[in-house]
Amino acid sequence: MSTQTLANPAPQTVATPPSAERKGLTKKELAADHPTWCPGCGDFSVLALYFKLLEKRKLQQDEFVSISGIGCSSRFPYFVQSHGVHFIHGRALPFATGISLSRPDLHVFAFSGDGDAFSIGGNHFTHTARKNVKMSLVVMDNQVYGLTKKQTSPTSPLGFKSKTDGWGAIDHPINPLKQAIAMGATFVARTTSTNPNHVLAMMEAAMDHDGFSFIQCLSECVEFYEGAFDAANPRKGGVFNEIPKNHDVTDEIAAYKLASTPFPGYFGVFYKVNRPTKNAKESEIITNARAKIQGQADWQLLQKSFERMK
Ligand SMILES: Cc1ncc(C[n+]2csc(CCOP(=O)(O)OP(=O)(O)O)c2C)c(N)n1
Ligand code: SF4
Repeated sequence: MSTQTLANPAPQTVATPPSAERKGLTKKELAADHPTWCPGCGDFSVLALYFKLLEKRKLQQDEFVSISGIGCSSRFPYFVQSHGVHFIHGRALPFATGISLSRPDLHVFAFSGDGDAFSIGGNHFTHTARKNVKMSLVVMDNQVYGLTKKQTSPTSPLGFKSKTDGWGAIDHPINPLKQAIAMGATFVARTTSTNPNHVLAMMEAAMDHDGFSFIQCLSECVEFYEGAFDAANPRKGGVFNEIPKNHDVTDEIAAYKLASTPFPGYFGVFYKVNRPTKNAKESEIITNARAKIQGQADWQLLQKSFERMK
């Protein structure tokens, strides 16, 4: 192993021209394979709005990364022409955490399904939120396991008939917004794939947040839970209630109360506060430690330890 490898590299910065000179990447440049989702799946809309976000913010391919677990929604990175990871079911967040901590210059986006994020990945959801790792998580919540063809998910409503609950679901569903607030997430928002402008606005706000930003995005599975979100879709006779303008996003109790409103509830940013990120805290420790060792490389420190052991 070369000494080059042993020395801790300083966080890299991407050499890109000032934003005024930049050109946003077009959908054509950002799109990879044609998505393999069922025609009508809500996930198409989320992908299209992600492209719009990247184009609007003029992000270049080497400035962002898209990470997912497993599920229909988690196929996401395949369809984006950039760096991405399609990881293990439920484990997108620890992988994304590693990338965020080692490459703080990147915009890290994680995409999950409700099963991926709240069931098998529920523990990672908790700890990524409380650690306030800088990244944006978009959960495409269809209230069912889509890829594995209709099992009950943690957000399926009581009475939902599926392959695992033939007589109707009997387990109380979780409310991801309340859960995220209680876990210490510093940005909690909700949107629905049937309102494109709103999805884009929430993604922009999440991306600008310095910390862990979580968006619950209702995204219909037309194959295994058709019509699940009609009550939140004005084009289907439902209502889309935006969070009242006078809501104080830093008021945790008020956010919790709004998040408790029965379906279809509210849409928008429920909670947003500033708290130091794990990235910032870790970087401070590393900087201080480096100052203490006066710029010596890892191999030099190792050599000193070996000398002492002689
Ligand atoms: C460790 C592990 N357990 C179970 C599975 C099987 N599995 C794949 S996707 C999935 C659930 C997908 O549902 P969700 O995360 O809600 O995403 P959707 O497909 O609805 O978008 C399951 C149980 C797996 N691939 N790996
Ligand atoms: S099964 Fe459902 S979630 Fe999966 S692609 Fe089809 S519509 Fe979308």
